[in-house]
Amino acid sequence: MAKLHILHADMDAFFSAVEQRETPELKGKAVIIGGVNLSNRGVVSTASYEARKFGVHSAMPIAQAKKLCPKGVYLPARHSLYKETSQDIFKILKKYTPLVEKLSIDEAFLDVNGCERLYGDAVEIAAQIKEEVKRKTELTISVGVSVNKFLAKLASDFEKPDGLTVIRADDIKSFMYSLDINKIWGVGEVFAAKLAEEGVYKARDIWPYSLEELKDKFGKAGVKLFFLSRGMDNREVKSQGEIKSVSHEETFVDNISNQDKLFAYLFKMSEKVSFRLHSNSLKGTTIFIKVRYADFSTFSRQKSLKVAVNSSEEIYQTAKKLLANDNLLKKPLRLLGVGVSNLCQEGQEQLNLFAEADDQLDQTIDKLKRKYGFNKISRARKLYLNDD
Ligand code: TTP
Ligand code: MG
Repeated sequence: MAKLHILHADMDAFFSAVEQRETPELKGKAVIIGGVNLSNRGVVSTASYEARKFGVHSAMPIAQAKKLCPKGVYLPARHSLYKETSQDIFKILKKYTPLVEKLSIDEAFLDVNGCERLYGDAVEIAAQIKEEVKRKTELTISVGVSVNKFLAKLASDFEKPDGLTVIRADDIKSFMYSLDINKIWGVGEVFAAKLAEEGVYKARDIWPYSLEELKDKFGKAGVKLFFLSRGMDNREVKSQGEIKSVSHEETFVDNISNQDKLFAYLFKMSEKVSFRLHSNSLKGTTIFIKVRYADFSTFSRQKSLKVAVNSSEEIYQTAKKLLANDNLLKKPLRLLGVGVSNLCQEGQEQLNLFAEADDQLDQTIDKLKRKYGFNKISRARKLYLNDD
């Protein structure tokens, strides 16, 4: 649909902005939020735009930030405060359309198709959201408006902070023309380096390649690149209510019997499932696995836990037990899958005090993945797989 109907909304320097609101003397200052304990060995969660001028950014070691910005105000993260504020923001977003897809604590896609009669067109809705967020939370939000998710997300980033950027159907070609290739989803450092070898640095450098050429060269990633480099993206906005389960499965080129290799795959898939659950602030109580043998016979098993989980470690360990229980790895596998169902919103589940450490590790890994691409960051267990 070439109509402007997708919004991407993302709070500006979220954690620091909340702290500046709580302590007005901090307004206009370089404010850097670290982990809960703010030790020199920790990393920066986020930095106010004043601090970014010194080169400080998310995921940078605190010690390095202190060298770049010694006069900055360094504060420990207060997650419950940010969560509360996030709920206030999502309440506002959901007023404009029921189709709100939460991506993280401060970021969401909205599909406003059909909401025009109540609130005006997509651009007017974006302006109203910005005004209402500011009035009710004293914080600024950047909003991008476009014809699909990919372009709306690029747009929201374009004039941060406090931006409102619209990419209309007629603007797509010129916008994509000058876009750096690493701004395209899925193009991390490694992929960008591979593309640089081909002389590809900008989205427009992809245009001369045919879909088949890109598919041959880069597989699925090449197909994605073909469409995204032209600003084409047909993914729909999915509100939380529609997500019933999150799973991932892989069909192997050659059947696999080596258990260590299968466990490495299982871990990689558990990480992907965990990433998607975290992205949507979801947890689930049922873990399921699926196996398919060479003769196409297919089996699944599931286990329900007392508390909802979303960490890759818990998903992996439970799935591993399910595979071991009935000796499901006795024959070579053609397909392996893992998933989580019986989902609930994070924060509404029964508390599991022991899950905390795992959750934090996962969340840090997730953030890095979102920032730098999925395959760049991973835990050592996955290194057994050398295909990505
Ligand atoms: P972002 O939206 O990525 O960053 P931001 O809101 O601070 O800044 P902006 O959007 O204006 O560029 O992340 C939202 C919050 O998530 C951020 O305020 C702190 C937290 N976060 C981390 O804790 N670690 C990270 O590595 C990142 C990227 C974010
Ligand atoms: Mg943000």
